[in-house]
Amino acid sequence: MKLNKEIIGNHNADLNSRHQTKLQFTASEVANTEAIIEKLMAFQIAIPSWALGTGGTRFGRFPGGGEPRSIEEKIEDVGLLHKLNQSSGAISLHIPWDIPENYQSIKTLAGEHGLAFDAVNSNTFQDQADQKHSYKFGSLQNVNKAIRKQAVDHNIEVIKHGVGLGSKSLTVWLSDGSCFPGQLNFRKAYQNTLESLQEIYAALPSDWKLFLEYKSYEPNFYSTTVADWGQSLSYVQKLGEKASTLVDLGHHLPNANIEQIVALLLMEEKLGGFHFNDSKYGDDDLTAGCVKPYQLFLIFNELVEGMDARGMNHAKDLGWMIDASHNVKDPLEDLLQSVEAIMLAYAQALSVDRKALEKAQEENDVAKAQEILQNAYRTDLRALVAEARLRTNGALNPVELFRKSGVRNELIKERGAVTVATGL
Ligand code: LRH
Ligand code: MN
Ligand code: MN
Repeated sequence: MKLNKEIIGNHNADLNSRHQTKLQFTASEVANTEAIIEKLMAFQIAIPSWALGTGGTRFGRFPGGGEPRSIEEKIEDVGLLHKLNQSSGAISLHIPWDIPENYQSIKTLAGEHGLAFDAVNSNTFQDQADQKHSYKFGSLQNVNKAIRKQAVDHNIEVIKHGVGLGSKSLTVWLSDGSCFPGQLNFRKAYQNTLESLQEIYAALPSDWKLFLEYKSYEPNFYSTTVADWGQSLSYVQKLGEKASTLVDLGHHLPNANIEQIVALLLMEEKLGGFHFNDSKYGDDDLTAGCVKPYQLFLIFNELVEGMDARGMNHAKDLGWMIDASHNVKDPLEDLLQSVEAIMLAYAQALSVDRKALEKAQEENDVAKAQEILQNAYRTDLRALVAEARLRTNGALNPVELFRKSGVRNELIKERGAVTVATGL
């Protein structure tokens, strides 16, 4: 048994008195701490199956020990995260990196760990060994109808896997685009992509959603067919109600105002969900909040404001997912840090004095508006996130307990020192 109630209980008992002191201080500083804690307790963030192993770059990969070798082991890893923080209650699969074979036994295993299946992801950005046609020149946009059909069929296959597992959404990210001027007729590429997406959309079960993720560049370096939020919005508006845009924080050109994008997509009722990560340069897939925590807070500030204005349920009405993985940290510690950063940004956004902010905005009191936001951001709310974990039987300090309890060594003993998780 790698982690159990007793281990977590002992850890919490050791840290509790310091935690209570911090919590009391926070409660004396922040008006609505109880309401914030309750919202935090309900909030769940899906873990991507492809982030459980050490991510590589095109220059190399340095696998860590004890990485999961199968869907079952990936579920076990997400189960460990969820035990520690009680906020990682879902896993997002990527097909064919994951190939679920026996739905019932996989569902049962996930259920034992308290996990649900979040969005399933299709992959038409790589060629698989058994594949008839190549995606070298694109998938849903391809000039060749047979290639488009193969890509559409793959997406429909992914939906079938999702249905088998109880997932309710499909995320489509396309690397389609071009590397050189003149390579592509943009209008035809758009029309082919739209037609292909319409075929996929037609195969969606009635209670499913389709998320169309955009990305400015990479692997194509001249044009990308779904390159930004405007392009994604243009497709999903044509597809219909079940289709919406997915925002991956790393998929924008430098200095894009992501919080404004989020506010407008919400207003248009076309914001579907998130891939959280952070970056300094491009699609770096770094730990959420590690480089630009203030930006993460500003995004949540718009989310809370916009969702409340629309009467949306914070925990359920958007797909909250992480998409981060890299070369140098233990992937499980990294994911714990990402979840923590997201919860903290959410807590900070919940603590914003909305009435005062609205008044400052109505009065064009710019300095006051900035004071309000920065006051919320600079108030230490970590004790509230920890308290939400304590009340749901998670660990007060997940990373510390993960280290102290020697989980990684046990995984290495079980799975081997050099294992390579399937994925990027
Ligand atoms: C593309 C992306 C997309 C893929 C994942 C592996 O950069 O963000 O979400 O599915 O990475
Ligand atoms: Mn992504
Ligand atoms: Mn990405």
